[in-house]
Amino acid sequence: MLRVTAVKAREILDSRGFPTLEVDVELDDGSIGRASVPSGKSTGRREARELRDGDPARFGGQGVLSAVDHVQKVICAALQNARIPDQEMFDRTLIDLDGTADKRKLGANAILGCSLAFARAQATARRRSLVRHLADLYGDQALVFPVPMMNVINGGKHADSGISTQEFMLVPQGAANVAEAIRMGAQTYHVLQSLIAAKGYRVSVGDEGGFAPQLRSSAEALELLTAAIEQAGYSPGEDIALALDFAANDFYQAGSYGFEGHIWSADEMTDYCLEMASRFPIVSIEDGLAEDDWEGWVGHTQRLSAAGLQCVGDDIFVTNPTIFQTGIERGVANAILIKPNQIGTISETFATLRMAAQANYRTVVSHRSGETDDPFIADFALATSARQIKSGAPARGERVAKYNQLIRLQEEFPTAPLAKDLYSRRP
Ligand code: 2PG
Ligand code: MG
Repeated sequence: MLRVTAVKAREILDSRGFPTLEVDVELDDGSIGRASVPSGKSTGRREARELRDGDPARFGGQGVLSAVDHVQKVICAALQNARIPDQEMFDRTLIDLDGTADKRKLGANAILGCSLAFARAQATARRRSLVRHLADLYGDQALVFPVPMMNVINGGKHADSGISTQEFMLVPQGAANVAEAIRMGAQTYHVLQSLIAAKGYRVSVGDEGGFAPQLRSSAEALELLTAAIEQAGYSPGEDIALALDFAANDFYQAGSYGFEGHIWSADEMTDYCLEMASRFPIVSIEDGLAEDDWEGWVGHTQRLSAAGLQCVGDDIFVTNPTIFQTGIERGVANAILIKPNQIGTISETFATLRMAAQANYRTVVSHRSGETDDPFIADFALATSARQIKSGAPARGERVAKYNQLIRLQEEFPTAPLAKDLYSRRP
């Protein structure tokens, strides 16, 4: 059994220029694992708490020096020279050290950085690639590549485009393999750019690298996307389908949805989702309702499922096994978004994924809108055979870091198929 010899952390910058943590874990055989921590903007209320300094003199209060300090002092002191048999024990030690339900004491950012870095250090010590190591931990299964969901038009809190829908994603589900899927998405992204420019809109981008034109409505974005798929030479709905993330928390107020000039009930919001899905090749809708609208979600799920749509819960579940269990029991959503930093450790994220597999929920491993160049989630998605991965546009370094890692992984696993069993629009 190896000993942890050091745990170090530092404050680095994320893709929005805000500080985040990078952590190094060292083992006594010389193995070192390094990982960095992403950060969301449209966050769920019940996510594990990232610790921010609140010192207005540094990064407008967003500094993470206190989280760095917790890693260097509290976590390092507890782990140094300890013999840690596995990830489960490592994560358990962090959870117990923190002692709060939402990891607010040490900071979920401090804890996640250590959890990810330990996995990398252990993989090195075992002479396994990260993906093989994670697959060993998660359990025996045939690996399946996730279908990329590429966010090519940004709205909501991620851009100043003025449209309420946060993410418009290309889903190249008809591709032969993951590298082809990424190529198809990237080519369509470029056609989309020229269509946006031809309509006289700006082609600036939002937080996740998708375009952020000042469109009149979400429907106009869907028209542009369908045209881009066609002009790129693909068949909409077959080669490339569409997925949306409404991030509906952001326009939910006093029990109603204030969506692009309308004030809608949960039912009317669902009507709108279904209408868009009947007009455009949409296969997946995420957070079509708000995290507190559990009542609404039950009917929303039934109606979307009956129309053959994937219905993804992100902010409502926050990757939390306890909350997700309630969701399964109540029939909320038929798929779950998986963000390791919403819960804070690899082991707990595995627990949520195992529950999803058991309950027959599809899984989408996801980045955050604030990212780094760490491609961890690409390995993680393949290792757990998640059916899809969200990593933003096929542009900007922190987004393509994940897609490029998938391309490398395809070389390592040439016979692992791309997930194909997902999107039947027929109930
Ligand atoms: C989402 C995410 C990632 P954020 O809502 O799914 O796209 O956004 O990281 O801002 O929560
Ligand atoms: Mg979301």
